[in-house]
Amino acid sequence: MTQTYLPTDAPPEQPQPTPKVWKWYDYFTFNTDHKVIGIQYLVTAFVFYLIGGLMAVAMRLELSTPNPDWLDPNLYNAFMTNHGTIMIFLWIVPSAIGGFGNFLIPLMVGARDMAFPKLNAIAFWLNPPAGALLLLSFIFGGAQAGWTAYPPLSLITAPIAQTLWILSIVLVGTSSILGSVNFVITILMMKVPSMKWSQLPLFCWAILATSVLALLSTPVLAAGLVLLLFDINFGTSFFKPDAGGNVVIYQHLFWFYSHPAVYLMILPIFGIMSEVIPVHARKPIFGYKAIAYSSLAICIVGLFVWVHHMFTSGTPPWMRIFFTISTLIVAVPTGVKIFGWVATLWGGKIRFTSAMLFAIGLLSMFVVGGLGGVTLGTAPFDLHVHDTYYVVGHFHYVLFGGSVFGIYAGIYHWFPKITGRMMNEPLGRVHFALTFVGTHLTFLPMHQLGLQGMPRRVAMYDPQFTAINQLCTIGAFVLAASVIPFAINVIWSWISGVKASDNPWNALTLEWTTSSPPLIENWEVLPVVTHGPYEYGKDNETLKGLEEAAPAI
Ligand code: HEM
Ligand SMILES: [Cu+2]
Repeated sequence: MTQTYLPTDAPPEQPQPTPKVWKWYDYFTFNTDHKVIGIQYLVTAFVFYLIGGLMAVAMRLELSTPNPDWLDPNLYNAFMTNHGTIMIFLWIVPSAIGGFGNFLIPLMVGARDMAFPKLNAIAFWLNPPAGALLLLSFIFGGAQAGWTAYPPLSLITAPIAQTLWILSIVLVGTSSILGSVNFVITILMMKVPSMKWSQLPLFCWAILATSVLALLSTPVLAAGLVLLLFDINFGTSFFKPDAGGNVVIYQHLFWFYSHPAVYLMILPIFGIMSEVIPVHARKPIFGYKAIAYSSLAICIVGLFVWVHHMFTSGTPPWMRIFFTISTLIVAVPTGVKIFGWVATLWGGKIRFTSAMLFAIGLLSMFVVGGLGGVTLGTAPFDLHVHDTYYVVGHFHYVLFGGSVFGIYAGIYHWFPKITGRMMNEPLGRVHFALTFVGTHLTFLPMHQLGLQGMPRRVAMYDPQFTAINQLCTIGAFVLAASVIPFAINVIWSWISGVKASDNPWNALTLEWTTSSPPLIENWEVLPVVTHGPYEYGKDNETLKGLEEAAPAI
């Protein structure tokens, strides 16, 4: 279907004999249904997650001994660069925003599709070629300058591969801009009239804030990268120090995007948390307004902290003070959210479903990662541990613990809606246990490595670091193993899981008022909003579904 419907109950002018749900092969076509596009994003991103994960395992295997044994150091650098790039640009951002955003936003606001369905499909289809370009770059030695592509390194290593890398990032950046425009317009213009702004689900607030942030910051990254591309291929010297260029300017352009990119990854996940926790704790969310506004606050303050990545780049002391303070301020709205979720859990009738386990797991991880971030945002400390494994430990806590856990929570929560079938809960618990143990085992010791002085981005290291590195490597294998029960669960449940009812968790947001899986145009008759999205605990009816899924504490 290529038609867009305004939020009205009026039937289409000429009813067409279309099927009610899509067939499997529709998912491989240029389809403009937001639900198909959401699934296309999720599945594609997961494939890249596996590829990026294999690169991580290869690196950890190399790092189990102090000397470079089986990976050529250049190849190690290429894996390191592409692992980071894939995880950020082709896994977390597309799955959290593209995947969940596309599937859920129209359903949550009561629309029949996104505002611009064709643009939406184009945005998705920019991703596979972007990934292909990255993988193609390995033929030319692979980009080796890290996901930050700092010059002068990026100007002198593997120029063709680096060019392909830049083109790939420009494609995903374009995709992200097109997607964001669509989200903003859909949320602002296509909400059912009966839904008050104070009844907009928190996930929608989060995607709104994320989209605005993406629109403000992504073009800046694109500008920096295009200048870099010119320097590499067309003899310009924007960033060539020996020809009058300035490398620090690149760092500003890069981090003006890439610090907010951290929030691009985490805000939609925060949105997922705000949906999962109240449903599985059967309590109204604590501080709806505070959580909604704190997304906007994070988005604004987040634009003013990028220099904390550059404390060691010759930044003058007064600037370090300004950026230390602004960085610490971001912790406030983030703390507001964490407080809201903990207060929601407090005294709730918690069901330890897999979705809830991952949500609670995320809380614990994010507190460690967030505290690590506060230490790093403080200039005097950062000067000591900059570019050590402390940083690697910190950002993996945030990215793995803070993002991947949230994506998993979202998948367990919405799988029944997406596929019409339940996921297997015991297998989900195995998946959670392996992921939780693996994450701590892999990334906690890295903080210690960093404090002792092990530099990051190296294939060889001083033998004194061997034992701790081996711990991390064992953890990486546990993490790799954790994907197996998950993959089995998804495939098996999709084909022959227990059939899901329309609203198996007894949730109150609009996506649960359509059938599972939803009809092609979402609803026969558009829903009318009569209550807020989180008004739980008013009657016992709302508890029913969950009791079957998992026992109470
Ligand atoms: C199986 C789990 C993972 C393992 C074992 C792992 C391991 C590693 C290793 C060894 C490095 C090189 C660190 C350095 O030398 O600086 C690295 C870098 C990185 N990883 Fe991961 N990682 C995992 C998952 C993830 C995930 C889920 C994300 C993000 C969503 C991620 C994002 C990054 C980034 C951004 C870099 C920096 C690359 C660079 O410095 O250019 N990783 N990871
Ligand atoms: Cu930052």
